[in-house]
Amino acid sequence: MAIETIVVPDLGGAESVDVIELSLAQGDTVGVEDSLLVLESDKATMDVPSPHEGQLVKYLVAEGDTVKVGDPIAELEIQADPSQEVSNEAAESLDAEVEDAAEATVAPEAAPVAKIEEKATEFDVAISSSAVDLPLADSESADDIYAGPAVRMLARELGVDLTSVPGSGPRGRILKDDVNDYVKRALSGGAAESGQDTGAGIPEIPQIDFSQFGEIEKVKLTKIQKVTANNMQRNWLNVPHVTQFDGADITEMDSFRKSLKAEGEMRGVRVTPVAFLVKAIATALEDNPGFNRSLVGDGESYIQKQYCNIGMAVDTPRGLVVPVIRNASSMGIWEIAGEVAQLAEKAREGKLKPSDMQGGCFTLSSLGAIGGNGFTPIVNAPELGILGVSKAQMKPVWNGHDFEPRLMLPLALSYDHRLINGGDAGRFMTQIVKLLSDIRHLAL
Ligand code: CAO
Repeated sequence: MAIETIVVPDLGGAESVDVIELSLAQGDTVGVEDSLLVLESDKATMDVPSPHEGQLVKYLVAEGDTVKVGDPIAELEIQADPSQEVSNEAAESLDAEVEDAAEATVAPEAAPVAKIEEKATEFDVAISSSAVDLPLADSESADDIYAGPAVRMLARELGVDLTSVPGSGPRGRILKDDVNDYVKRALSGGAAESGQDTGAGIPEIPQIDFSQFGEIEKVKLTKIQKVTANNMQRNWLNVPHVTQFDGADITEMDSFRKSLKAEGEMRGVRVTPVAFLVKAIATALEDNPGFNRSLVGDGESYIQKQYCNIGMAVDTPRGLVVPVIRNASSMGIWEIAGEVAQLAEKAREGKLKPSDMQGGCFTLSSLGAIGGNGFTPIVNAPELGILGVSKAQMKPVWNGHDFEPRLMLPLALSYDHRLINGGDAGRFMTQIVKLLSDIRHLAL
């Protein structure tokens, strides 16, 4: 074994950049191309991928440090003969994909940086667990788009479907200016054409000097917070939301769940209502495939998904992340409960990989452990629906003769009204309620 010091690669012209995220913990195993840390210039964020397989001995920088090309950033313990090194050929093939020098945030001639730009795009996408699922990316036309990673990232950030953007670069290549012009046209065109109170002529929120009112502190958003802010705004503005409310009587489900406690301790698995919710959503999604679709950006078609992966919002100190439970419909409650706990722990420790957050079909946002009677979740587009769950509470429920104390679980289903109608949502929600109120149906 040998100790290798990793340095900041060529930044393609940027003089210095900030370290905004250390991706690993000391002692972690790292694979070739796994992200070591995330750097941020005033134009872009970029992952620094590991050139070797090995183990992280220590970081030589901290979050918030400013670094420049050649600065040592980490020490890796690697095989003395690192046969896993990133090959020049691989780097060159990436290089070919990178934008023109004038357009790229970092210089294309620097192979490692080309890789960086590509990884940054992947990472940004993954946190939201959404853009990778854009119909565009799933569709055949995604490969036909002639645009570099920097332009694709800008398009994702702005929620622009690149199939609709005419390219003005050589051989029709889409440039950043093309994306910006497209957005400007869309904004001014929408308002001008209608002459009404429509379009996206949204007035800006005033910037206020709060220090005039008292002591303040300006704190930088984490990368996850920035991506979340961007995605929430994109989804809120693009998706016509409707939220439907209901309540499931989970009295029986909860006593069954509690009866599993001793067995759970033996298995090392804690079963919370979330496991039943994931199973119920997966079952309802299979029975209502209309919810397992994504609208294609041109508005002409949709993608019907044949797989059933459920995203689960997890509240972490660094922000909101949505890991995905794969093939949830084919899993039992024990297995789902184990997966929920494992993904939540990985999320809180900041150890989720981009792939852990990709490929979701529908999202569960459970605030049940925290409290509240209800809330209106924002659809995690391009998914069509999200189920918001609040805290179960004992309520008096009329049984035809008397009021009975029943444990009622508040549910809120937000959906994209472009593809889902009230009737579809009503059927979906009614089935969720039925499955939770009588969990024997989950076994059918
Ligand atoms: N009603 C009442 N109690 C509930 C409940 C509900 N709906 N859901 C969970 N609980 C209970 C659990 O049973 C557990 O109690 P016991 O150990 O006594 O059984 C307790 O709350 C703690 O649950 P937990 O949070 O540790 O685990 P979980 O499986 O319920 O949830 C997770 C996992 C990851 C969904 C959750 O921890 C989380 O992060 N939720 C936040 C999601 C979020 O931020 N959504 C908003 C997104 S938009 O801003």
